[in-house]
Amino acid sequence: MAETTIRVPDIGGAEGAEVVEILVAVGDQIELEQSLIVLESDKASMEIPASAAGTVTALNVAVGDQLSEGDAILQLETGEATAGSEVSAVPSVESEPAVESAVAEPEVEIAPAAAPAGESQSQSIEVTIPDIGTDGEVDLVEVLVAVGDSVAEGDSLVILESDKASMEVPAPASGTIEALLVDAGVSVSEGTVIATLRTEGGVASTPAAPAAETPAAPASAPEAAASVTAAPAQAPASAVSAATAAQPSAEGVYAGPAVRKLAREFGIDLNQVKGSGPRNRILKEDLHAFVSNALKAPRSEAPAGAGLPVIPEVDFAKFGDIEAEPRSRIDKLTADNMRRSWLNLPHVTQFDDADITELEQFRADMKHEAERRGLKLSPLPFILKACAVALNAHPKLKSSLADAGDTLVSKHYCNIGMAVDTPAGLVVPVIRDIDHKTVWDIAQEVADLAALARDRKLRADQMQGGVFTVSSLGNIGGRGFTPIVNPPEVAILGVSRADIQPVWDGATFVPRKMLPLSLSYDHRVINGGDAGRFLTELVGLLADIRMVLM
Ligand code: CAO
Repeated sequence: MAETTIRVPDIGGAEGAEVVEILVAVGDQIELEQSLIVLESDKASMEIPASAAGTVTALNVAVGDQLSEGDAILQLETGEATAGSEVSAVPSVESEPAVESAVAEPEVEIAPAAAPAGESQSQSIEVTIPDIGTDGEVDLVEVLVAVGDSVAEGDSLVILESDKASMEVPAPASGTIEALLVDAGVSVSEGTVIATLRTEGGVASTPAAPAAETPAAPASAPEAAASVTAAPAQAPASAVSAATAAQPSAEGVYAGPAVRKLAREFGIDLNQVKGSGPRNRILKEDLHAFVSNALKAPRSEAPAGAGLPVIPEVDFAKFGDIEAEPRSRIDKLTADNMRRSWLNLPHVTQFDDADITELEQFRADMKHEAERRGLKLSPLPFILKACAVALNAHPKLKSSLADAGDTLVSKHYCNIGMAVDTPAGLVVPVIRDIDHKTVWDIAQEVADLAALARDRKLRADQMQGGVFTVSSLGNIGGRGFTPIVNPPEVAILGVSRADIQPVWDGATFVPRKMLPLSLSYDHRVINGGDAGRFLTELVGLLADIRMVLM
C-alpha cells in the first residue's frame, strides 16, 4: 500500500483557480482519470482527473479554495507497494506518458517566439491541431471562422471537445483565412491541418513548442506554405476557455466540460437546464432530470426538431407565492390544436361592423314567441343562419385542403361549429345542415349543444364535420379579436359585443347598433378578395335579415 498526494497539475499558468465542486469523498474508491474536483478560473472550467486509482484517505481542499499548480488536492491510498509519492493529477507536459486528462486544461497564451526571418512578408501557412494531450482523436464541434475572414493572432478558429474539456484552437498569426479544410463534426488529432492562413507580414508568433514539432516557415521561402501548429506543445489544451468554448449557444451557463459534451450529444440547450450544483452549476444529474421531464411532457414544448426556440421555464416561486395545478385534458388538447393551426396556417384577419339595429328590433319583437317556445333568442342563431347563406354563396370559405395542399375539397353541406366556453375548456360542437334549418331550430340547437358542452356530455360525432366556425364573445365583451382557424376548416368568424355607435347617414350621425365581426382565414386558400366579398355579404345579410330568405 502506498499513500500518494494528488496535486493540481499544470493548469496553464492559472493562479488561484477556485474549487467549485468536489466530486469525491473520503473513503471513495476512485478510478484512474475519474474527475476529482472542478476548478474554475476566469477563462476555464475544468475537471481535474485522478492520475492514479485508489482510495481517498483525506481531502486537502474545500469548495471555495483557490488553487494553483502543485497544491495538494487529496491523499490517495494506492495498491502499489511504493512508499509515499506525490503526483500531479495531470502529468506535466514534460512527464511521459501524456494522458488524455491533460486535455482538460485551461487557457494558455500562445508564447510568442523569436520573430522568424521574413516576418515582414505575407505568407500562406497551414494551421494544424496542436498537441492536445491525447494520442487519440477528439471531436471538432464548431468552426468559428469562414474563408475570407480576417483573424488576429490568438483568435479562436475552431472548438474541439473531448469528454474532459472543450478547447479553442487559436490562430497562430494574424491574417486572412484562405481555406478551411475541416467541417464541424469531424474527428481530428494532433497535426490535422484545419485551415490555411495568409498571414499579415509573416508568422508573428510561432508556438513555443519544440522546434521538431513545429516547423516554422522557411525563412528562405516566405511564400511557401508552412505548417504552423496553432498552439504550443507545452499547452496541450491551448486556449482552453471551456467556460465559453463549449457554449457557443449557452453563454453564461455554468457547467463543466463533461456536462457540456453530454448536453451537446443529447442536443440539450444548456440555457434550458436548471443547475442544482453549487452556485447553480449544471450537473449530469440535472441533464438526466431535464431529459426525463422532457420525455414525460413532450407536448408541452415545441416538437423535437421543429427548430423553434423554446420558451424557458421560469421559477415563479422566486417572486412570490404560487399555486400550480394540472391543466384539463381539454385545455391541453386545445393548446395543441391552437399551436398546430398557428404554426401551419398563414393567418389573416379582416374586420367589419354589421349594422344590426333592425335585427335587434326583430329579435325584441320575437321575445314573447321565444319564451313561448322555451327559448332564449340571442343574436347568435341569426349570425349562424346568415353565415350559412354567405358560405353557400362563397363556398371557398367552407372548403378544405387535402393531399398536402395539392387538392381543394369543396363541400356541398353546411355544418357550422360554434365555440363554447366551458369550465373544463373550450369545445366546438357542430350544428349540421344549418342552411336547411330555421332560426328557431338553430336557437334550440345552440342551447342544447351548449348545455351538453358544459355538462361534458358531447359525443365525438357532435364535434366533427364542421366546415366553418363561429366564435362569439358578444356576451362577454371586447371590441374585436383575431380568432384562430380550426383546421381543416379555412375560415372562422369572431363575433364581438354589439354596441350603439354614431353612424353617419349622409346628413347626420344616427345611433345604430353595430356588431363587430372579425374573419380570420387560411391565406393559402382564401385571398383578401374572397374574404372581403364574403364578409361584405355577411354584413349585408345581418343588416337586413330578411335577405337570408332570398
Ligand atoms: N353583442 C351584444 N350582446 C350579445 C352578443 C353580442 N354579440 N351576443 C350575445 N349577447 C348577449 C345575449 O343577447 C344575451 O343577452 P340577453 O339575455 O339580454 O339577450 C347575453 O349576451 C348572453 O348570451 P349567451 O351567452 O347566453 O348566448 P349566446 O347565444 O350569445 O352564446 C354560447 C352562446 C354558447 C356561444 C356562449 O355562451 C359562449 O360560450 N361563448 C363563448 C365562446 C368562446 O369562448 N369563444 C372564444 C373562442 S377562442 O378562445
